[in-house]
Amino acid sequence: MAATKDFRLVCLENPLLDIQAVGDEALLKKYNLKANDAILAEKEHLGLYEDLLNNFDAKLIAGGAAQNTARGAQYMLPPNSVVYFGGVGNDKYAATLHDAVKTAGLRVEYRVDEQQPTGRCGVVITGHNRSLCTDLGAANHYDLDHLKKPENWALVENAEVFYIGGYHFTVCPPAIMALAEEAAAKNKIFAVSLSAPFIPQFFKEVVDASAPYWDYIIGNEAEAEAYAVAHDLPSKDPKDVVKVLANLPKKNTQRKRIAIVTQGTEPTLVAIQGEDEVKEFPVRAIDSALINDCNGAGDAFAGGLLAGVVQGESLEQSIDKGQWLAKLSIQELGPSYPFPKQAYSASS
Ligand code: 26A
Repeated sequence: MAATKDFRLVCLENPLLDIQAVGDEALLKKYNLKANDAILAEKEHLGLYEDLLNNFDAKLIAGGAAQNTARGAQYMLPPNSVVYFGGVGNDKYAATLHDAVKTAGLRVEYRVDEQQPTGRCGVVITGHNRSLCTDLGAANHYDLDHLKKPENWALVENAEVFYIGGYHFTVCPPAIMALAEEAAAKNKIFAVSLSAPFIPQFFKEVVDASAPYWDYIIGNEAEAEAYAVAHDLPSKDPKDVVKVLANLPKKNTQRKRIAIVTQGTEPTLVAIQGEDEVKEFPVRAIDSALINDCNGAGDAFAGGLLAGVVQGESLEQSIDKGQWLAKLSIQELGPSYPFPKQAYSASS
C-alpha cells in the first residue's frame, strides 16, 4: 500500500474559546440575543461573558467553528492529517485551546498576537437552540503574511483539500483567496461553509468573490435563506437555493461543485452542478434525551464530511460520516467529540 501523505487537509478560520452555559429567556433578552443565531459582539454584549461565568456556571470549551471541524476531521482520519490556521493571543485561553487540539491530535499553526486576547464566544444554550456571541480579539488579526510564511505556505502547497470556515470572511479575505487560487491552479479541493446567516447577508461581496472557487459549499437552512435574500433569489426554499449554489459559475471546471444544505433533524440536501435532482439524505435518528446540546453540530457534520472527502470516498459515504460525527458531537458538552475515540460504522 502506498504510504499515506501527512496533512492533506488545511483549515482556516477563527480559534475561539467557548464560554458555554445553559441560559434562559431572560438572559437572551438582557443581551438582545436570538435563541438560535451567531453574531459578532457589540458593546452591549460585552457583559455577557462575565455574566455567564459568574451567574450561569459556564464551562470553558475549545470552539471556533472551523477549528471544531478540523478537530472532527482529525478525529476520523489517520494521525497527522489536518492542520489548522488562525489567530490567538498569548494567554491562558490560548493554552486551553492548545490542550484541546493536542487531545484531538490536531496540528495548529496559530498567529500569536502579543497585544490582543484570544477570542471568546459566549454560548447560551436554551433547549436544542444555541446563541453564539463572539468577541474575536486576536482572531481578528489573522493576516496573509502568516499564511505566506515559507513554513506555513509549504503546508498549503503540500495539502490537497482546503476548508474555510465562513466566519473568516469577516477577518481576512485575502488569505481565503490565496487558498482558493492555490486550489484552482492545482486542481485541489476548496470547501467553504457559510457558517451563519450574517455572513452571506453582510459579507456578500467577499463571499461572492470566492464563489467561483467553491468545490464544496456547505450551509444550513437559515444560511441558505440568508443567501437567497441577499441575492434576491426568486425562491428561498432550501431545495431551490442548494441548486442555485451548485450551479454558480465555476473557475476549475475539472470538478463539479457540490452544494450541501443541512436542516437540523430534517434530511440533508445535496445538489451537484449540472444535475437536476436534489438528493436527500435523512439524518441518523437520536433519542432527544441523549442530546446534550447542539453547539457545534454543523461543524461536526463538516468534519465528518471532510474526512470522507480527504479519503476519496463517495459522496454518500462522506455525507454519512458527517451525520455520524454530528450525532456523536451533540451528545457531548459543546463542540466536542467522545474519547476514547469511537470508530465510524455505516450502520450505527
Ligand atoms: C466571527 N465569528 C462570529 C465566529 C464565530 C465562531 N467561530 C468563528 N468565528 N462565532 C461562533 N463561532 C463558533 O461556532 C461554533 C459552533 O458552531 C463557536 O466558537 C462555536 O464553537
